[in-house]
Amino acid sequence: MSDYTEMWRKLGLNLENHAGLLGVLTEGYKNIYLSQKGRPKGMEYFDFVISEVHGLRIKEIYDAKQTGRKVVGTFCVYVPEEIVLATDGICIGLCAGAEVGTDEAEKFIPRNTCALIKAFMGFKLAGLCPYVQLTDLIVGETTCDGKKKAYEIFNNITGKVYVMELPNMKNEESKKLWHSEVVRFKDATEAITGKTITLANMKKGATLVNERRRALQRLSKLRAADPSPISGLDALLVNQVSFYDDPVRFTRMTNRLCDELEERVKQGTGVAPKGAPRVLISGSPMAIPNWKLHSIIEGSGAVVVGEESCVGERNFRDLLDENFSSVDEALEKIASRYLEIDCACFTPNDERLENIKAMTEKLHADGLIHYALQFCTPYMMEAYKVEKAIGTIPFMRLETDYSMGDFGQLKTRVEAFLEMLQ
Ligand code: BJ8
Repeated sequence: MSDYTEMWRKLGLNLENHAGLLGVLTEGYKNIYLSQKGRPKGMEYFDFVISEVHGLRIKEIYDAKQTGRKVVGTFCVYVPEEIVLATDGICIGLCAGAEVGTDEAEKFIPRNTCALIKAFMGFKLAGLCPYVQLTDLIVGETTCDGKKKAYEIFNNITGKVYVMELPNMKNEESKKLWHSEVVRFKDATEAITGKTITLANMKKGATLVNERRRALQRLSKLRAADPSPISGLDALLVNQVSFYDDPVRFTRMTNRLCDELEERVKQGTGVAPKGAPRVLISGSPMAIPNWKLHSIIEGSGAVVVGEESCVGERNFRDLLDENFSSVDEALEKIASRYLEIDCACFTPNDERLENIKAMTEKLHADGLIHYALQFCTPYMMEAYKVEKAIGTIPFMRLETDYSMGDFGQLKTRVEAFLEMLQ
């Protein structure tokens, strides 16, 4: 592996803390990922990506910035990436999946804040996230209250937060508001990149993102096989990597992985024996490197067959209608595509219930684990309706954070749940 110390120094990282973080990540990855048996060969690419998570990809983006390209960081799947790509910008999901910089974060935000928000504050404050250092613009959104208020503080710290106003309902007035926000975002992106969005580059951006969604949809469908040709841990990783890898390369490598998985399905090759309990996870997003619940479930003999989550199905379920003949028309289609997303921040949010039911059927799930980060009120609240909606399918709700303190307790609960599925 190359030495990136000089680049990290130039980016203003805290080199000592950062070395500690990479050490923990490497060790955790070895224990959780590389110890899995019967992995597809196509996962080698993703292993490589993780080994270079703050190395090669950062160098690529760093070099791209020297040529004038701009970098937009995001924390939510409502931010329309097509618009960023249409200006030849680079769009990346920012670090938010590990318990780091908590003490620093708690100087700004309450202790009783969800782990994801604490993590994005903590990564920045502890000097651990090279991605955030590379951004020219950080896009927030008015989703949950925690994020909304944290972005105000995050802007005081970074000076580059732009917030999109996302409505809480999906009526005609809300649709108009959201459309105007998409137009405003297009203007902001053009201003920051100095590029004007044309029909041709809008088409290019739309195709890039849709192709990536298609590859992820393909992966999702392959997990319906019994035995599943890929572990939930590996599929989760692919989804996590989709937020910051180069979209063209990512799509190619994911499709290559899917070619291999198709062969495995034909041959009946799986990661767990045929008939192993199949679990669908639903709820708050699992940002990289949050692998806790998957490792508990799969370490207990079951297989995770899907994630009804933003790091999962909610990110790629809907394609953008590419049949537009002007930039204005593209923006209308973008606005409606993104408002289809069924985040628990919306009320009512019955589409989510329908989508979960459909996923349990398509993926032949034996049970559903509803996962909410502690203090994530929208998802914690919606768990009740999810349980009612899925009828007789065994259901369990879990609330946790990024710490390993409750690992044993969660494992005991998961094992008891899996016994019901046998
Ligand atoms: S579209 S789920 S990515 S808002 S976990 S910060 S909701 S308290 S991340 Fe999300 Fe967009 Fe919705 Fe998806 Fe708040 Fe909950 Fe924390 Fe969350």
